[in-house]
Amino acid sequence: MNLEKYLDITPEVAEAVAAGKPVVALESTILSHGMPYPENLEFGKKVEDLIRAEGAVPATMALIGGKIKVGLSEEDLVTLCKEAHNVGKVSRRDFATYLATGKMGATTVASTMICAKLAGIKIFATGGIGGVHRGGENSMDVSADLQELGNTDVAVVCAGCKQILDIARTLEYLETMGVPVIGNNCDQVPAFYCRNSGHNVDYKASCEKDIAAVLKVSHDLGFKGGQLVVNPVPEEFAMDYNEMEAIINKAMAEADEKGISGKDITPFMLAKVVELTGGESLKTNIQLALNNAVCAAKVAVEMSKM
Ligand code: PSU
Ligand code: MN
Repeated sequence: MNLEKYLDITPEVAEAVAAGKPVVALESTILSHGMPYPENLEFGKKVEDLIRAEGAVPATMALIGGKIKVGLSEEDLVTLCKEAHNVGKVSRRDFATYLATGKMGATTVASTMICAKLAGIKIFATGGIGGVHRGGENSMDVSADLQELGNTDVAVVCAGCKQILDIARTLEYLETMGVPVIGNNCDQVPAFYCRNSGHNVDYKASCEKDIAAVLKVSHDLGFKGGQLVVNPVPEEFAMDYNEMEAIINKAMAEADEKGISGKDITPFMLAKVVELTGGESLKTNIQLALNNAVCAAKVAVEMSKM
């Protein structure tokens, strides 16, 4: 591998990784394609502050100028958030193209896992993962996030996935790929805006230390794939499942009508749901993602003690 040519790790992150200190990776598609400006920038800064407050080092990822940026400067963060229309959404498929052309790309769950793996980071926090889309049994629209979880040994802390996806099939896919779904003190896999989905987690961990213990065994055994840690949105910010269902059905009908498909479907649905909830869902989105970052930092701290 000719990695040095591409990897651009900030000194803070490089030192922390080398010393075995806790580091938490963060994605950038959640900023460029998941939230509007200026909320995305406020979130991007706050999430890093919260990770630091737990004693861990944040590493937000992006592809900029032909480099894999592990840890962003303030300037990079502002550009990603403010000029999101010039930023591409980069999954594994697009990774080499963006590095070769030097285009600015924001990383999804799949590509953030790739960056984390290359940089030696074991855990990553986000809002929600991609999954099997509703109707995926016909369209074959299955997010590359799921394959990556099956193949790359990075733990992803999330609030499950949105009801815009087929949650049951997403969980089946993860099982097939050998990815454990670990609940952070919850019985059910959350459905992003809502604390419950009707599907049980594979293992209910009672605290972050118990989660770290599972990750440690996985690392010791050299398992190839990752783990999914699910963390429900705090009660006070949770939304009603049935109300969300109605909104999502409306947004999906509009996506259908407009012929939106492929990598554009997720960003379209995210923006539409914010619009249809009058901004309410954005608050929930921000809170759950911050909550996940704190959980990931706590797990990273526990792992660093093992
Ligand atoms: N779901 C969200 N917010 C997001 C995404 C998904 O609630 O920002 C982003 C993540 O970056 C995720 C990607 O990895 O969308 C999945 O896109 P696709 O379904 O096209 O693989
Ligand atoms: Mn897709």
